[in-house]
Amino acid sequence: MLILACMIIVSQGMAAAPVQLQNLRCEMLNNPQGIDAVHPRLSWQIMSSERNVLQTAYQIIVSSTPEKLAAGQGDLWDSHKTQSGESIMIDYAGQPLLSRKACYWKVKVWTTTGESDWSKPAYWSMGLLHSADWKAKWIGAEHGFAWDSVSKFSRLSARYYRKEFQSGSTIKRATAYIIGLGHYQLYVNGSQIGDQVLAEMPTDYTKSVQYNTFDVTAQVKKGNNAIAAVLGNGRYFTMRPKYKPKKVKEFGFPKLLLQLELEYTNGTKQIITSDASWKMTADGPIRSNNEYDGEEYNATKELAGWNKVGYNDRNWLKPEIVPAPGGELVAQMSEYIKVNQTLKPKSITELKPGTYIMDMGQNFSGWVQMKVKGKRGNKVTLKYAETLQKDGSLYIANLRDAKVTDVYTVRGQGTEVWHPIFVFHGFRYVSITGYPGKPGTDDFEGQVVYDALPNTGHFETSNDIINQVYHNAYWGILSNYKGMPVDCPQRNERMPWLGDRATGSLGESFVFDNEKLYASWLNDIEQAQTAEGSIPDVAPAYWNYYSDNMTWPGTYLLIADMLYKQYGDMKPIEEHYPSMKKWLSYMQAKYAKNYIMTKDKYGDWCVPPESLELIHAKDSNRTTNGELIATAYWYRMLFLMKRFAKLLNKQDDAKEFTALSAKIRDAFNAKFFNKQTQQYDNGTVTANLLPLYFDITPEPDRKAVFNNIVKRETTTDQGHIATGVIGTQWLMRGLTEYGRPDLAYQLATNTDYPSWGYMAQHGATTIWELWNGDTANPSMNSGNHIMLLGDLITWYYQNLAAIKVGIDKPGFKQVIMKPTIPAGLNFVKASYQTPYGLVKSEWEKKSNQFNWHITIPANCTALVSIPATSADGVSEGGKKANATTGLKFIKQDGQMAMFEAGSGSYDFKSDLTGLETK
Ligand code: RAM
Repeated sequence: MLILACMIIVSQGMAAAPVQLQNLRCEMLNNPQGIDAVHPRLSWQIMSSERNVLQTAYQIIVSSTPEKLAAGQGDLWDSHKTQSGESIMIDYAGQPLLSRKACYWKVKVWTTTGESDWSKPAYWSMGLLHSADWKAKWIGAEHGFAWDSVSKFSRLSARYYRKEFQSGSTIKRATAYIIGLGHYQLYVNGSQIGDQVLAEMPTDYTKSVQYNTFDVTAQVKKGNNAIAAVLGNGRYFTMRPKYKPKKVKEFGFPKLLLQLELEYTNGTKQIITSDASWKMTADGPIRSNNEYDGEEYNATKELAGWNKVGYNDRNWLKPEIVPAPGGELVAQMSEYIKVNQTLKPKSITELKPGTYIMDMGQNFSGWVQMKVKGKRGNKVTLKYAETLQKDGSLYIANLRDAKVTDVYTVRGQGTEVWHPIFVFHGFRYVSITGYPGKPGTDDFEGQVVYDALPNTGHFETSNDIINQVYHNAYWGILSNYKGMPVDCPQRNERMPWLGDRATGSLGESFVFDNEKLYASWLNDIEQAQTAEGSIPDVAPAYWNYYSDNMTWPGTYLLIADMLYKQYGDMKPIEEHYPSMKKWLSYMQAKYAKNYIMTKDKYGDWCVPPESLELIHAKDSNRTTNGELIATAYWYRMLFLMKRFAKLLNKQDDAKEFTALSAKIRDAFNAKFFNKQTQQYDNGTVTANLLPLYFDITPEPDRKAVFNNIVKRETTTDQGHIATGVIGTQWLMRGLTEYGRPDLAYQLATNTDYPSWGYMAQHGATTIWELWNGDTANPSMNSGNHIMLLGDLITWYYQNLAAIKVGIDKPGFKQVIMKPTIPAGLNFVKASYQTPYGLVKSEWEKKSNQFNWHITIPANCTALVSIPATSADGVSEGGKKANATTGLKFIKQDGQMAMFEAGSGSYDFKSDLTGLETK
C-alpha cells in the first residue's frame, strides 16, 4: 500500500507539464556556431494539447558551461521571471559576449494554463568579433597554372592546401574558423568537416566576406595532426573572366584564410593559422571547376592521403601571402547549402551506340553521383539539360554558352564513386558518354543541392492541376536557392536578380523557412548601393546593372516587409531604413517629374506575347506603360516607408511620405486615368490592377476599374492570364479580394495557354521563365525560373488554405483564417510552420457541409471566419461553436461567421446551403 502510494506520488510529481518547450533557436538558427550578433535574439515554441494557451512570463538562463546551466547558474544571463507574452526574438541582455564564448541556454515559461519544465539545453557560440582576433594570413597563388586557362571560358584547377602540426596535452575544445574563396572543403586528419557543400556563401567579397566556424574537437588528436582545405572558384574567380569587363565583376584567384584554435584542459591555447609555412598544389584531381561549364575530375591525379598526417608534400609549392579580398569579415548567419534530397533516375536509354540519355524525372539543381568501374584513364562525360529534342538528344540551345559538362577520368581500381563538388547544374536529363559498359539506373543518383532551409509548408487540394503546379513551384523554388536567390540554375546566368523575388519571396516563405537567407540578401543589396543611392537590379552586383527603376530595386523594401510580417523580424527594417530612404530620394531627385516617376526598365516583364515564338510582346495592347508601372510602384514603396517610419517611431518621416504619396496619387490619376472609359492608360490588366490594389484609385471609381479588369480578363483574354512579372504579383489576391475568386480559381486551374497549368501539362516539372516556354526563342527561355509565380503561392496559402498573418501581429501571433472556397474545389489540406509553431488548416466540402479542422499554435490566437449565415449554424467538436472553450463569436461578416479562437485544435462544421461559394 505504502509502495503504491509512493509510486502515485512519484508519478504525479513527474506528470507532464501542461505545456512543453521545443525548437529553441538563437538568431532563428539551431545551435549555431560562431555567430557575430552581440545581442542575439532567442526564440522558442510552446507546445500544448490544451486550448487557449498564452505565455505570461519567461525565464531564460544562459551559462558558460553545461554544468552551470544544469545547476541553474546563469553566469552569463539570468533574465529571472520576466512578465511577457513574447516568445520569439527576445534580445539577449546579459554579460557582454566576447569572441569565442560558448553559451549554453534554456528557458522556462509560465502560461495561462500552467508552467513548463525547463526546456532541454540549447547552445550557441560566438565567432571572431574583431579583426584583431584573426591571426591567420590570406594565402593563395595569384595566377593560373600551366594547365589552366584564364580566358572567357576559364578553366582553373582546384587548389589543395595542407599543414601538419603537433598538439600538446588534453584538448578541451578545438575550433576552426575558415574562409575559402570561392568554395572550400575543409579536412582535419582526413575527415571532411561538416556536411555543407558549395560553402563560402556568395557575397560581393570586396564588401563583406562570411567566415564559417566548426567545432573540430572530435577530429583533432594529441600528437601529429593534419589540417587541409581544397579551394574551388565559386563566384570569386568568376565563370567568365576577361570578358565584358564592364558587366562582369572579377575578384581574383581563390584564396584561403584559416585559423584553428586549440584550448587545452590546462587552460593553455594554441593557434594554427594559414601562412607561408603551408604547402599547396593545383596539380590534383580537380582539373577544372566552373559553375557554368562544369567540373573535370581526373582520378588518376588523386593525391592519396593529402589531407592526412605523413603525406609527402615535398614537391608541393609554398603558397603566396596574398591581399585580403577587401570586405569586412562577418559570420555566416544563415543555413548552409547541402545535399538535401536524392533522386533515383527514372530511366536510361541508349540514344546511339555509346551515348545514353538519363531521365531524372524532375528538373532540379545539383549534380549526379556516379558509380563507375573501368580502365584507368577511361573518360566519362556527363552533360546536362532541361529538356530533350525530338530525336531524344539533349536540348541545349537555352543554356546559351554554358557548357554544363562534367568529365570524370577513371582511376581504374574497383568501383569508383564520384560527384562534382564545386559546381552545380540545373537539369532533368543527362547524356552519358564514355561510360565503360552499360550504365544502369543504380549507378547514378541525383543529389539535390540547395540551402538547407527547413520546410515550412504543406499544401494539397482536390485539384490535380493546383497540386502539380505547387509541386513545380516547390522544385523551382529550391532549385534557385544558392546562398542567395538566383533567377535560374542552368544557363550562363544564375544571377541574383531582384525583380524575380519581389512578391515571390513571400509565397516562398510558406514553403521554406527563408528568413535568414533573405535577411542576408538584404545586406548584399545594401552593400551594392552606390554612394549616390542607386540600387542595382542584381545583387551582389556580379553583373553590373544599375539601370535605375522602381520595380527591381523595390524588392529591397518588399522583402524587409515580408520578413517583418511573416517572421516577426524587425531588424531588417531598422537596419536598412536609411538606405531605403536614400534610394527613394535618389530616384525622386533624378527621375521624378511632376510626381510621375519617369524611369522604368523592364515594364511588365514577360507578358504573354502576341506570337508564340516571341520572348517579349511588341503589341502595345499587351504591354503596360513603364511610367505608369514606375509611378504606381513608387507609391507602393512610400506606403511601405510610411509603415516602416511609424514602426521606427519616425513620425516626421511618416508625415513627409504621406504628403508625397498624396501628390503622386493625384498626379497618377490625372495622367493615367481616363474618366470616360474608367480605366487606366491602355487598359491592360496590369495598368488597372496596380492602382486599384495599391489604393491609388479614388473610392468612387474602384468598382468600375475592377469591372474593367474582369471584362478584359474574360473577353479579350478569355479567362487567361494576361500579365507578366509585375501584374502577376498582385493578380490572384486582387481578383479574390475584389470579389472574383472564381476568376482567380480559373486562372489557377487553366491548362491551356497561357497558364501555369499549361506549363505543367507540357512537360514542366518546375516553372518556366516564359508563359510560352515551349515555343519561344531559346535565347531567354529557362525552364526553371520562378518569377512568373507572382502571388500564386501566397494565394494558395493565404486564401485557399486560409493561413494569413494578422495585421500588426507579425510572426503569426495572430492568424487570419478566412478561406476562399471556389465552387470546383472540394478540399484543401495545408499546414504552415510559423515562428510560434504549426498552423493547420484542412477543410472539405461534403455535399452541403463544410468541415474544417484547424490548429493554432500556443501563444497565438486566430480570427477564424467560417462560411455560415449565422454563428448558430456553426458547430465545433459536435457542440455549438458559441458554447465551446477557446472560441468567442466576433461578428457576422457577410457570408462568414467570425470567431476569435485561442490556441489549440478545432473541428468546425457548418452548412453551406444558400451560400455563394465561388
Ligand atoms: C533575365 C532573367 C531575369 C530577369 C531579368 C530582367 O536576365 O530572366 O530573371 O530578372 O532578365
